[in-house]
Amino acid sequence: MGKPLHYQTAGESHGPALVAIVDGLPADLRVDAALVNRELARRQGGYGRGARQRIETDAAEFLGGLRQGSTIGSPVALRIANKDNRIDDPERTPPVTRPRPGHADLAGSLKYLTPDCRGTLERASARETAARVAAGAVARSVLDAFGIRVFGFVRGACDAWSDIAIDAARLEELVAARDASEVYCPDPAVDARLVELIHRAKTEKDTVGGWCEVHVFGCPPGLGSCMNWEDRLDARLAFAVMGIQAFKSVEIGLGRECGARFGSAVHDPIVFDPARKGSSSLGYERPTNNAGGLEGGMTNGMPVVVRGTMKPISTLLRGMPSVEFGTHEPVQSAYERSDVSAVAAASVVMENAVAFEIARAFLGKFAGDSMREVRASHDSYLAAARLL
Ligand code: EPS
Repeated sequence: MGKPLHYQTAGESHGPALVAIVDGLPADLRVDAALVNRELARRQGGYGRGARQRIETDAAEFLGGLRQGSTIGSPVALRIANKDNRIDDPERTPPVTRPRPGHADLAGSLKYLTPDCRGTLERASARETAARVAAGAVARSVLDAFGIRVFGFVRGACDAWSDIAIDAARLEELVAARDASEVYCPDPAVDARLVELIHRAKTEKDTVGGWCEVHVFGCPPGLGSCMNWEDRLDARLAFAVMGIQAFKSVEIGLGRECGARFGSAVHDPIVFDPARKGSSSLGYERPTNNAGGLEGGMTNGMPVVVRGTMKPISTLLRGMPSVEFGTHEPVQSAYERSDVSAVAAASVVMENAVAFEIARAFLGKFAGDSMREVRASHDSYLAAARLL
């Protein structure tokens, strides 16, 4: 006990498998393997994905840490097989010597002193996000046990932006609308425009990114800390989201818009509603949630709201101006099988990356070797907090 929840991944895009090890889960946690596989399947979906997703059927094989579906306190290890395993076949993985702008190709080749970008691209590939989704989905079992819900979706791309309000009361309806959308956008009008945009990018041999958003409902107050910068939950969330391949910005709540307003139009007034004492706000309600549920790096009982920007996929069918390693001649960049847009998949990755950090902060506050201890700590804290 005492070690923060942590995970590590290993594996290459065209190696035998991806693996994840999640360390720091308490014993007696029922892990929802069906949820892990559902999230893996969702990550493979979305309009604009490449042919790779028709080859793979991602599923987690648990190798350690579980007994009859529950944790025993040891690290949870899982493996996701790659059907397209060809990393050791030089004919099927020839050298890549024309670095693709936007990709890790150039920086990675310079870093590792090689004119072949393949070594870097094998690990830099967003295929690794399958392992990250699985790790996040495992940690989500902790949140499920305490009624904390995490909802991720696509807010928009280019000039298509949805103003749809996301609130706990309509969550089931929003989940259904998102799951019915080819681009994981719960707003039907914007969903159609996003599909159109991705289709246009495809016909123009181009790519498109977008904005993903994650809302977490039911977090008790006090997760995270204002005492040390690395324990601030907003900072941890930003780190986790920025660590997802192709993400270029992260915002919490009102985000960058805070700079455009006076304080009175940014900070969320505090009111007390005794009828809401049983909810995660403990009755301390906020008519607005510009803070995105985080003040001083700690949850304040309101929903946690995180937005991330994904840049367009760096592999363009039409290529981009580049330079050949060795000759330094100007060339069009290499083409490798890829996606036109993976923004829908990115919303699933972000949802599970956020879930992991929330679970980490939750177990940081309510630490224990077993779920019984975690629950006792959680319940006694809430009982004390309700007296304030
Ligand atoms: C991906 C698998 C990859 C790419 C994509 C995401 O498979 P392959 O390279 O074999 O087609 O489709 O990776 C990238 C976008 C990238 O930048 O490398 C996946 O499973 O998500």
